[in-house]
Amino acid sequence: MATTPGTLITVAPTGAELDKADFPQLPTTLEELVETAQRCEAAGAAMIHLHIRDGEHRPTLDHGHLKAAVDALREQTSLVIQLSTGGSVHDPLEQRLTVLDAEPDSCSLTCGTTNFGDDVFLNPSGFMSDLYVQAQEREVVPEFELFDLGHVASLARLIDKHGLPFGGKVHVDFVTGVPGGMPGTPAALMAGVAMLPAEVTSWSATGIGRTHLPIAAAALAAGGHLRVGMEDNVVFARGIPVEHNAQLVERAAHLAEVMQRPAMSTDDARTLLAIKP
Ligand code: KMH
Ligand code: ZN
Repeated sequence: MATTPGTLITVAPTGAELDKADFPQLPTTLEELVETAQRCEAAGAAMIHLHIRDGEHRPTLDHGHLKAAVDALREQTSLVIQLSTGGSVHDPLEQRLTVLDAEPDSCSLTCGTTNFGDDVFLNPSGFMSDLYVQAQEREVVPEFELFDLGHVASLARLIDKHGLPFGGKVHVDFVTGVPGGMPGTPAALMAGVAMLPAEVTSWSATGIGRTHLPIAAAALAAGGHLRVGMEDNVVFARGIPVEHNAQLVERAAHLAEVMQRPAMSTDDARTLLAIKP
């Protein structure tokens, strides 16, 4: 895997799990998303991982909502726009495939089914293959989400079966610390990194909840990139809630700077990921 001096910081500002009533600071409206994206870009983020909410702040995969968000962010930021195809655990598989109709730069592609707290996050092989091939055809760059070590092996099978993704780069993100997936420990992360297939060109990591900081530090130390945001963590420090996603991006950018791998620009991120111009 080629080494890269800079750090790709992805912000995942909203997710599908948190309730706006419990977290009024969660960006759920289009206006809030644009403001969040702009502040996070200024703080050092180069990519945004997006889940969209409807008028009642509930997760939605409605095409109109998704397209409006992609268009607004494309117009008002230069962030790489990644739409979640994971949606919420309640979204049907067929509808999750339609996310690509909104023409994002990138899409998430989770490499296997996983327990997700008390729920099950379904990603059967046929769904993964359909999404992989449709992303290739539509020239959308997937980010492979790895919640468990078995997902690393599934990624290798997908590449063997379908060839390289659009653009020829393979970027993965370890999502650690989900109850039901791999733990958010440096040891588990390093085990995953050691298993990565040779085709992988870059990797990032995130830790859910209190695993956020140790995973960020371990990823930076091992040459990985970072994902931060309220989708993954709403506690900035003991007893201090996250008030804005930009706080998490600022801290990630500071850590990256200290590690001599400063936050990369959106242009460099596009090159790293081979996003369609
Ligand atoms: N909301 C989770 C069930 C993704 O965005 O692709 C799935 C998730 C992964 O967040
Ligand atoms: Zn997500």
